[in-house]
Amino acid sequence: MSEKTIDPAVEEMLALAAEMKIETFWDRYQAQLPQCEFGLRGICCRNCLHGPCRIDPFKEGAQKGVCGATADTIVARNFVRTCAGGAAAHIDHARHVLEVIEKIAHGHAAGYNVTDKQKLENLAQRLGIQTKGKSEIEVLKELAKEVAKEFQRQEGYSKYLQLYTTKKRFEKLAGLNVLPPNLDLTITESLHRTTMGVDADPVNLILGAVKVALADGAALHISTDLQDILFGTPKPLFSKANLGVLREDSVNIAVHGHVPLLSAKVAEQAEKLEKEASSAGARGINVVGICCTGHEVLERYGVPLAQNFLGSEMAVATGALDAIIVDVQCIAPSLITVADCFHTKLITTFPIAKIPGAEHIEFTTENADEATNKMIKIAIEAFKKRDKTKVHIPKYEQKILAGFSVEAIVGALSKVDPSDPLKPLLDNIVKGNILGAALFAGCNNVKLPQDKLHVTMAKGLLEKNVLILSTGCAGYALAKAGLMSPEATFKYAGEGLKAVLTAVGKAAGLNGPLPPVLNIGSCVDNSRAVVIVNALADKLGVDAEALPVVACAPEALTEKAIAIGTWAVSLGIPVHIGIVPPIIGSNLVTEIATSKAKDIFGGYFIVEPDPAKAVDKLIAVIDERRSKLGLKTSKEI
Ligand code: SF4
Ligand code: MSK
Repeated sequence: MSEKTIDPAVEEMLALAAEMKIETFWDRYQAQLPQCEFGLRGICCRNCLHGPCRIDPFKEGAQKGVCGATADTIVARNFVRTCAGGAAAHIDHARHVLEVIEKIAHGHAAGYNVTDKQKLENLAQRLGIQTKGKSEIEVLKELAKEVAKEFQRQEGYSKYLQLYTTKKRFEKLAGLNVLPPNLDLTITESLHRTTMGVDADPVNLILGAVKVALADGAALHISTDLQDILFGTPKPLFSKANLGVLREDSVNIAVHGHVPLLSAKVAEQAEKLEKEASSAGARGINVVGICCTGHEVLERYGVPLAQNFLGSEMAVATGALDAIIVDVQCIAPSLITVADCFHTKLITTFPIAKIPGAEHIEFTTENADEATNKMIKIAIEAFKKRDKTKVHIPKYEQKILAGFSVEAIVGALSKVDPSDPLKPLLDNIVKGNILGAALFAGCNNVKLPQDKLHVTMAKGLLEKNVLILSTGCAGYALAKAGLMSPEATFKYAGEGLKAVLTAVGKAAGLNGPLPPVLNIGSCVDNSRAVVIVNALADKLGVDAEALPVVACAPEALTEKAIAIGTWAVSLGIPVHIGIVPPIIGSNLVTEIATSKAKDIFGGYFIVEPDPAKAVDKLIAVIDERRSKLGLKTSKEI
């Protein structure tokens, strides 16, 4: 394998791309080297026109910006802005989904419906809405009103955060004054406090980063809940992953981005236009996923996963994609350059996310059916122009069993103990059959071989009986590596974990074990992991910071990944990242993130680019927590 990827399909495509002189992420990264040392350390500031100001890390030159800001202030301010960038993306996503709920409630979103009525009722009741004797529309209206307050409240605390945080943790966060009243307001406040001449105290700034990261967390919960209500709560289903899911004889359409309002409609309309595809000489329409929106339609409809972020260009380079329909976030502008080498149509859909050269078809909740119908017809037309001599589909695909929402996991466990579903899980953690749990989340980063850290670390942890949950591009990496099939349990799980997964899988009627990696969805579905962690903590009467759980974003890339990581830390969960973040220009901020945070929140960042060392560090964290709970450590079991 090359230094670029461990995915054999991407490896094969990269060789072909080089022959065809198609420029890739890796080529452009090389052209960027050496990268700016100030940027890598986080010690440059452009927050006013005096700048850019840079702090000399070797202490020979300037130690302050023109305004007097020190390295500590500049690094902390940049960190707040990074978290705010990530949170803004998730908050906008949540608002978008809420708008659809509001429109359905008022009869203005004909194309959308409530799919999971039970979830609607449960959520409404948890938000304090009386549901008895009310119609679905009445409940929906009240729910929309209540959730909208998350974007309007001027004082107090986010009710949504309160709903999804243990009591003890909520009080701790309230004591630190980091609970956001309203999500949008937190973004405004973050940008305000970091503009020239406002907050210069690095500790206060880091608390500001925590506040906006908590707003990010609330947005993730809102998105997951409302999307489940709209499109259904995922249940286990089989599908496939990697570029082999593309079909030579079909109209291939990739959905790419994050918001299922679009991808679910594409999947739905594709079924309706099968006949037109046949008339164009195709066997059918094959919708595949790239990045998080792929998870949204995988988890609910079984749509196969094609590629994660770093493989997105290579999916287009197969020459087999007739259209790539995108919404927002993680869509590389370079895709148009690759698409232009083929017949592939790149279709943008959101007014805030256009790419020069792409065809823009505005997608709104009101025109959802009509717009997606038009997009698919464009793909069918493109199929007719596909140059078969340019098509190359690498023959790699893996079977996966996905769809593990909290409800699905609890459902499977309830087959073992109907009266107390979480008991078998806790009993096995206590016995040591399950040493702990790790959430694999986050992206690919061109600085590391694609998927390598995700896959190597997951294998290392599974061997030591650590149960793995996955989301986002991490989920793609583990799916493509064959870690999401029931058979993978026999191959990769340690003896204790294997026994538990086999027993639960059989009890749940799956005809085999649960897979060792339980895929819980897209990046916003990291919220599902927090629900499970809090449920376990509540049952044990402790806080999340006491549990043997960790999170890993080994190949972190986006601002969103940093915001999610900071949210997890603030909830008491240690977070591993394999990329050195741009905070090392300040000893103080580095120390807060990697050590002091542990005293305050229980969670903290662990930075380790070496996968074997990272596994050892995470096992040490899990052991430390087990030991504090009076449980045997990995060495004693
Ligand atoms: Fe320089 Fe201060 Fe302006 Fe930043 S805010 S660019 S450090 S003068
Ligand atoms: S898509 S946020 S590159 S995980 Fe959510 Fe992947 Fe990271 Fe985007």
